[in-house]
Amino acid sequence: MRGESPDRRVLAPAAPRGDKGGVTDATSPEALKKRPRVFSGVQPTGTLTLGNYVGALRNWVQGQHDVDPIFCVVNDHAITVRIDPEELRRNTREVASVYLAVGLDPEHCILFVQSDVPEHTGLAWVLNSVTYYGELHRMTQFKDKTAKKQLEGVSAGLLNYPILMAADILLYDTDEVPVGEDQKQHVELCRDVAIRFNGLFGETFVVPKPVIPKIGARIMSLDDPTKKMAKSNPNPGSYILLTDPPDVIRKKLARAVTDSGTEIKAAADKPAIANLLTIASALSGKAIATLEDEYAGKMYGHLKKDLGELVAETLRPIQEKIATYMADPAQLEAILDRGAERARHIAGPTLARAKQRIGLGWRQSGR
Ligand code: ATP
Ligand code: LTN
Repeated sequence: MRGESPDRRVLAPAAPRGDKGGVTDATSPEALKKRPRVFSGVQPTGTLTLGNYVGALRNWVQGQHDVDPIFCVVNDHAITVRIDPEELRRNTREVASVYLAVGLDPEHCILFVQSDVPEHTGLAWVLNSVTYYGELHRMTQFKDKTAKKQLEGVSAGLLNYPILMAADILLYDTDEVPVGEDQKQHVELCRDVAIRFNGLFGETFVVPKPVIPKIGARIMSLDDPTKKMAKSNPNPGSYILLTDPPDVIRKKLARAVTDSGTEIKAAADKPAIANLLTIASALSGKAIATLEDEYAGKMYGHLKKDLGELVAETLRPIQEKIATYMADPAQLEAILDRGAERARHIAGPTLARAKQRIGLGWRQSGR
């Protein structure tokens, strides 16, 4: 393998481009067309929020048929913070149900759970050796999650988290990683690690790029528009969960903080209103300027009320489907088992290639 071209067809003979682990006919004109390989994931640390939906999931669904898509429930990442094992199991099933409920097509996408594909942790160990402590220590997510904490008690997993994420991405010869703004830095680290590894050991990995949505890349907390909406926030009033009932959604939006003044405008000195307008724009498809015109002369309360209806209506069909998938664990397991099998078909050769390059593949027979 040494010295071969970085073209993925050469690098990963068991999984040529367009081959989707045995699902599409690899010789069909559609499969032969060069589509970018897309990989992304969400950690099952809790029920997903409207921020996860607008910043990530919605864009995965919209773009799925133009790409070669792989989406993972990244449960190995979730254990970098303390989490009850039973809760982790439930959240894992729930996140997978959400993937299906928002419209990811399991016939087209590879959908799987990270811990079912041991190549992820296998490659992460290899990448540990070409990632620097300084790089990890500089990551803003690490700094945010350890702020006000004694570093003595912070898990090494939390520091090494971006290495596992790089492994996720690189295992699949990924071209594009659709994520919210907060994950851009991690994808950039992944690029640096891939370029470094390729430089040291020969072309091995495809260098991916982050894809950040134009609208909704950073949905803010409802109680503090300077912080991103996150499922790990201890204040439930700060986020809308994808499973929140309509009356809770309306109430949370009615209580959302606003800015001084009365004008409904997405201005720099109106971060709370700008956030509500961003959510409205993302879900309605209307430009922010159009919404500003529509709300000219109206009060903040009008926007909040309309937004409550819009969010509730958007989530209603999704919630019904989440409940259906959660009630049928056998169907969910079948989909995820098949996804894991397809994923391993691609990840296995990539890990073997990386191990060969770095010298862990030691046999003279080249096995
Ligand atoms: P946690 O609170 O456990 O750190 P989180 O809610 O921030 O989790 P992640 O699982 O880290 O969510 O993120 C999953 C995806 O959702 C990522 O692509 C991330 O960029 C995106 N995302 C998360 N929160 C937001 C947000 N507030 N706005 C836009 N995108 C978001
Ligand atoms: N760190 C990401 C989740 C994640 C991910 C990935 C996203 C883990 N591995 C690979 C894209 C590609 C987060 O959203 N917190």
